[in-house]
Amino acid sequence: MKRFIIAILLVAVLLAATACSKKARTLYVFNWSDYIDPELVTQFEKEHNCKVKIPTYDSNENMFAKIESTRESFDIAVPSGDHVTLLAQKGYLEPLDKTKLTHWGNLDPKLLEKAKSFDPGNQYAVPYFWGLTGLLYNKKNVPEEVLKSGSWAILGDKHFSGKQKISMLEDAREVVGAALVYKGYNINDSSPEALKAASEALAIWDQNVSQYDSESYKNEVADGTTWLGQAYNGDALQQMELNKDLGFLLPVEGTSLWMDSMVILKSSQNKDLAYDFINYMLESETAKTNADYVKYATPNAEATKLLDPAFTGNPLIYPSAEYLDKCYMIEFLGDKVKAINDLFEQIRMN
Ligand code: N2P
Repeated sequence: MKRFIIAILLVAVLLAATACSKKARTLYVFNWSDYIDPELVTQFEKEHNCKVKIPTYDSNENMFAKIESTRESFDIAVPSGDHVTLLAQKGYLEPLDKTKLTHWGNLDPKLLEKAKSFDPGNQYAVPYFWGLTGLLYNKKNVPEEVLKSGSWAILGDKHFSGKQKISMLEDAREVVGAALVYKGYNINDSSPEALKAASEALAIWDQNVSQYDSESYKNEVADGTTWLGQAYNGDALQQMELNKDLGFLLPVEGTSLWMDSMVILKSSQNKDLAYDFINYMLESETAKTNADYVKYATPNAEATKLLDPAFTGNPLIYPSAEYLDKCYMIEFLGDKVKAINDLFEQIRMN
């Protein structure tokens, strides 16, 4: 009898130990806000008997600062191209073992080629979504007449004078970039001449801007607190689905183009689970469901085949080749980025 009780106790201890070790498996995916379908995350948790936590950020700069200060807190991050380069140069990224990424082949080879511009050899980055930045507006507050030019100049329109009803992103590359493109410069031009031209446009726009913020505009354009906001296309489309008064335009002069990628941090304590997660996100069905939810263009060729033609034919998500020709990928500028950051600070602190 005694032996029997000891055996039972042993089994109980073993079971508890297994449960604990499983409980310990928590994956931290540091992601942009509103950038993943939560049901997919729940599904992954069930399939892999783990927890996935998704702390969020609203700019590459904030993501980078957080990773610098608390690297070991995250397994995966989702930086834009220029910040993939920065994180890799700092030595914070784990080179990808492609043999563990069985769905890598689902990615569009043309986009992988493009990704080499910020990640030579596709060493670290698994393309997640790509998109463009434009203007989200509320038709109740912004008449057709004001919008018809389709230009970045709308930000300086007299309709907004003295009203402070515009918001721009809290992102130096996007804000200064919009002014650079509007003035006919490359978004990556940090020369004094280009920045002088950009600063002239920004000084005018800034008079109408109430805030440089990448989050609040989403609800505020909908509720009318803000009339028009610089916005990422997918975020804008998510809001438009909820509110028929909202519209979005891609400025005629062109705009920024970015590709965000999943990367594994070298300091990750859960690399196998991180590979499982990335592989899961690369499955064609998962990537299709995720794109449907977040409303960004997927670099996953197999998922693209599954998407509704109304989605892939939407020019606000997949603009024409002619329009894309006018857009600029935000590139890594090294130390030259300081002049752009300084201009942004100067404008927003004014
Ligand atoms: C998601 C915003 C991601 C786009 N909310 C910025 N690269």
